[in-house]
Amino acid sequence: MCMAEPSLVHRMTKRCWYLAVVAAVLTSAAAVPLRVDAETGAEAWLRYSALGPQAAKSYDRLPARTVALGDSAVVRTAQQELTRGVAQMLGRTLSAGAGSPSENSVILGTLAELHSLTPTLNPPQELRADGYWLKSSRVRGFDCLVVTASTDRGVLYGVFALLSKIARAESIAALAEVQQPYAPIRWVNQWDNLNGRIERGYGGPSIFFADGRVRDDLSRAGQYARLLASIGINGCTINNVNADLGILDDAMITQTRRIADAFRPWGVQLALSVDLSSPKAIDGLDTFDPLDPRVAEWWRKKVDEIYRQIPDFGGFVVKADSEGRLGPSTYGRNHADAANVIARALKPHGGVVFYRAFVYNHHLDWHDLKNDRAKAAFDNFHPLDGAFDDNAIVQIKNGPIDFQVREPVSPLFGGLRRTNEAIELQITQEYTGQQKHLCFLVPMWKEVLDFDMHLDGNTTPVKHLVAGRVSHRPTGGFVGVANVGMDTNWMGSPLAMANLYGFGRLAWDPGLSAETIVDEWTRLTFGSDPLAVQTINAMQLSSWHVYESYTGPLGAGTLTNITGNHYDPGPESSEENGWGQWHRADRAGIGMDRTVATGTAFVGQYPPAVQKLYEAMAECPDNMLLFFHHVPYTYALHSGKTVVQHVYDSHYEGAEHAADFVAEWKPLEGHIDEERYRDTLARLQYQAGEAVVWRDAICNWIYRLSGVPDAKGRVGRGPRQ
Ligand code: GCW
Repeated sequence: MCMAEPSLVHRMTKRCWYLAVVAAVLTSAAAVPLRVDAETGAEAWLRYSALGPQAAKSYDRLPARTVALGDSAVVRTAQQELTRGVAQMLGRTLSAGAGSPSENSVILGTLAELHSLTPTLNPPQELRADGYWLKSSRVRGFDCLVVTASTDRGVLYGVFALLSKIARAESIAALAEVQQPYAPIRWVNQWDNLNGRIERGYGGPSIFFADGRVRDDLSRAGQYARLLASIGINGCTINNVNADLGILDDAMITQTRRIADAFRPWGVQLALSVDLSSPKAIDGLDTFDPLDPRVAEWWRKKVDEIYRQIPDFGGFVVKADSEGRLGPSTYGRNHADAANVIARALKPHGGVVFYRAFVYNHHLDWHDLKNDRAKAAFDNFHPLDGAFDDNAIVQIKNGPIDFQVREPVSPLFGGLRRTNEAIELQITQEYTGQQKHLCFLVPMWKEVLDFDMHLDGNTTPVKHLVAGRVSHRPTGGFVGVANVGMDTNWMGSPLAMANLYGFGRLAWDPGLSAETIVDEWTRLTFGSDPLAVQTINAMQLSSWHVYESYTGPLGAGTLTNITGNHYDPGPESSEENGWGQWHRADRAGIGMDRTVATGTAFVGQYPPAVQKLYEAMAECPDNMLLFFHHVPYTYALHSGKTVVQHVYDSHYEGAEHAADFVAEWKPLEGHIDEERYRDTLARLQYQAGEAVVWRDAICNWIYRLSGVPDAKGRVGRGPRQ
């Protein structure tokens, strides 16, 4: 979707900060003495703040020495991290050693290294790559705590898990715990441009690039890799999928190598987004036809050069034939041809190519009621199933449109049987309030991941399909668009960081509940004050629903300004253009008919059991109704309400809930640090105001269209009429 108008962004940002400043001034008058130090949010969930003496005492038996086995840089990082965390939380200085324990120790090393010390100590199950085992055990006559894994990265993950337990005052006595990642791919994408701006980034400028170059000071890149490693993320694509051609210049590769160096101690692989036309555009070939041998040779040489400089390079992400980017269609080739020419260059080095399924025609004829952007990914990729090489991964957005507040899952997850898949989730809140509104997305992602596609009559939840857990798919997993920036607190808002944390935790274990994830995050981020934990958890858990209810309910899309900033209300902007984010609201009704019987036949892309859920209007869940059906405004929902009354009520309730957040937050003064207390209060006050703007805009819009009055008499009366 096109970029935001700078003037709108500017206006919005000014408005936001004006309100924030006013709120901060107002709240400072009522300040009371605080019990905790002010914090910036820079440490996110890795604060390691000191435990009280009582809590610290329960870790007295933690050995006073760490022993690193082998000579891996990542294990050394693990050793340093453990030392740092224990010093900060327990006030104890661990001594560091290597080789073999000479006293009670925390032993850090891969399973192979551990076996050279104690050949019979084995985990109860085989450890997959990056999985770890925490085990209290006698080793060479000493009481030890063993942190071991099949890879050195797993050892680091084990140490982070141990530190997380201490930070949340969990017992680490008699440990015997295996944790395995659900999928091999657990990556983030950053949409950073080489000029230092971030597309859809709301946390300041790029931590990697400035003025067309890699930044001199990459300390933030290293700190980011630490945050990522702590939640099990093992890869990061550093530049925008709308890729700048300059990213593959030899001089730029030499520069990005420095970022890879900053990532490496944390086991995070660096990857790049690339433009398919690069062979022609930057090196003067007269073609970028993926089937031309000169093009294949170009990619091979380019990739060899990258690996010469970055031996652990992860691979590429490709956005082609999408939103104006060039692609294989230029030469009448298909997406598998395009993916494979790159995959073959990467293959000898162990790299992978992510080929994005976000391919659609943004000049669709809106007059034609059978046209449907939602069908594009399946139509483009389903016919190519089995044609992709085994180190190519089709990267699929969770829904068929574009990160709306609610969408059904993309049918393409069930449409590929012999092709690697990864799910793309959006951590940065492009359509969900841009970090100025609270919107914790883990509950939404869980619905997506748990959604059963019923392939061949079997239980096949999306998480299963994307994780390389079905035959004919050697790999797969999770990709999150993160877009952290130079803002001290990374994402612009301390509470928004729960989405980054939650993405990592779900990619590691999608079986975790949203409640568990948010509880971990709150305790690590704000400490364990019971009122703070209870309040913040509850706010986060309800926030997606609240945002949905004052923006775009019943599956109609976010109803935001889709040709502008993707933030303000703008339901009219969806219609009468080729972008295809249509809700088809007119005087008679609202919603898109996507049925097989009378509509665009999008429903037919799902397996039969899922079709049954959506095809019949009477069966379709209320929260998806307008995604799948065009209905009169007076259509009665399962809830008993009419569609239009639901929209009125939902927007009023949503705005009230947003106001409640402010009232719920205020008692936390003195229970958390002052800085984040005030920052968040200002944001919530701003959000409450914006929710009223949304409420009035959408209610008045639907009232004007439908002419149906609000049964409760609220709509169309005020000055906004
Ligand atoms: O959601 C849309 C965004 C674009 C983005 C595109 C994509 C990077 O509005 O900013 O471009 O999706 O995912 O490629």
